[in-house]
Amino acid sequence: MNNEQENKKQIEDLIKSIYEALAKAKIPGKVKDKIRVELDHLKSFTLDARPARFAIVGRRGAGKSSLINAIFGEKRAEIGDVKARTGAGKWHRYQSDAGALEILDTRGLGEADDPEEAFSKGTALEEVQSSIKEKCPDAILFLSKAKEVSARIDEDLAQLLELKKTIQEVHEFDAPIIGVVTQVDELSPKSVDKPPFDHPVKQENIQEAIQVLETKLREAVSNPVKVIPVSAYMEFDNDDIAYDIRWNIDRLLDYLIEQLPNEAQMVLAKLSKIKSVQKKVARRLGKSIAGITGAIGASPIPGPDLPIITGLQTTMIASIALISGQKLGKKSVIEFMGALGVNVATGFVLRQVARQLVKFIPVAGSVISGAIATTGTYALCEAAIAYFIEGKSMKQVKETYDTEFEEKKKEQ
Ligand SMILES: Nc1nc2c(ncn2[C@@H]2O[C@H](COP(=O)(O)OP(=O)(O)O)[C@@H](O)[C@H]2O)c(=O)[nH]1
Ligand SMILES: [Mg+2]
Repeated sequence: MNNEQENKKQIEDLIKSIYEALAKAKIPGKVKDKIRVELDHLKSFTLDARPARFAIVGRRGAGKSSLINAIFGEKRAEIGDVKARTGAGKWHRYQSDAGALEILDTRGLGEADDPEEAFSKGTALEEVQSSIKEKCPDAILFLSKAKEVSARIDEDLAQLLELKKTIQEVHEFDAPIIGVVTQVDELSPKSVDKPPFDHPVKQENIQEAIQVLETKLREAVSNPVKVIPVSAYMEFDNDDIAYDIRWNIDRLLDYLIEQLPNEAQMVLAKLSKIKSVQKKVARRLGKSIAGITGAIGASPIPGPDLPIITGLQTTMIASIALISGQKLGKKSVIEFMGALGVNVATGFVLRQVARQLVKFIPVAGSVISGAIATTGTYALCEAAIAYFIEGKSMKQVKETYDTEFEEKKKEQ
């Protein structure tokens, strides 16, 4: 097993043990039920984690392949593929060491203006429909070149509606639509060709493109649709990035992750390698765990039930380590907790936590309230972010933990 598999296995063991420990815990039934709901929530984030699935609408040249590469920060898709039909209509899995992304390129339905492609329009439609039956997209991305938002997109909009309708019919799922204005670097003034493109005229032109697309999308689906402008252009020299004018990909990812079901958030955050995105998901996880201790409320947790909390916090830390995608030694999570001097962690680390959870021997005086546990959870979450995602030193991490703990305590 490699580190990542090991890490996943540990999370699996931990969560299973927490369920078992919870069943045996001497906490009121109502509180138990609340904890179980939160635990299911946590499980959806971690154990059930899977690649995100996006259906993409956008004609040839809109920048679909480039966007995929921009998300990975690696060359995964062929740019300007001449064999335009390759992969269209079928789910395609893009994979890097950091994770996978599943894309359904629906191109072909809207491009009937090309006589060569017109003949297969019916086939393309059937293919997309059968792909949707196979797997439900989490969201639809509608891509339009910044310079073309005012033209040539009516057929694409019709295609978008068709796609949305099919998803609704097959899965009874109202798929979120995200409009993406691509290639904003191409808007004038072209001399401003590097991010953050903060020339007033350029920004005006970007805003105008957003507005045009927003209006068209709203009219088409009779609902407001979020539109995000991006530049996705990168050049690669073998595996190295030789040129990079990506802009706003982080914002797009942040927004996408918000729209995704819990299961699809972790893998996308990890593969993006974008720290701000990873932090956001880590904090969402922290909140989920804090929700569990919050469910316990102010009532003291009896000693025998403490490992539930330790187990949850350890799960959180292991998950944040996983999101960060850092190549970490097996012991990192253990070292991390130990170095923080997290009292409850002593002797209850990872696998050990898992094993001991079920046969815990009460320790005199080990009673804490849910409120204190919640404070500790938030502080631990920030500390884990600082260590695993931001790569800070253990000394800095300790400071973060102490400051966070004191601050959260005041908020209680
Ligand atoms: N300037 C610029 N060019 C881009 C950008 N994204 C894609 N392109 C170029 O547009 C062309 C088509 O891009 P591609 O990703 O293959 O589009 P697809 O057909 O939708 O997959 C290629 O020449 C890309 O290099 C961008 O953000 N800025
Ligand atoms: Mg392409």
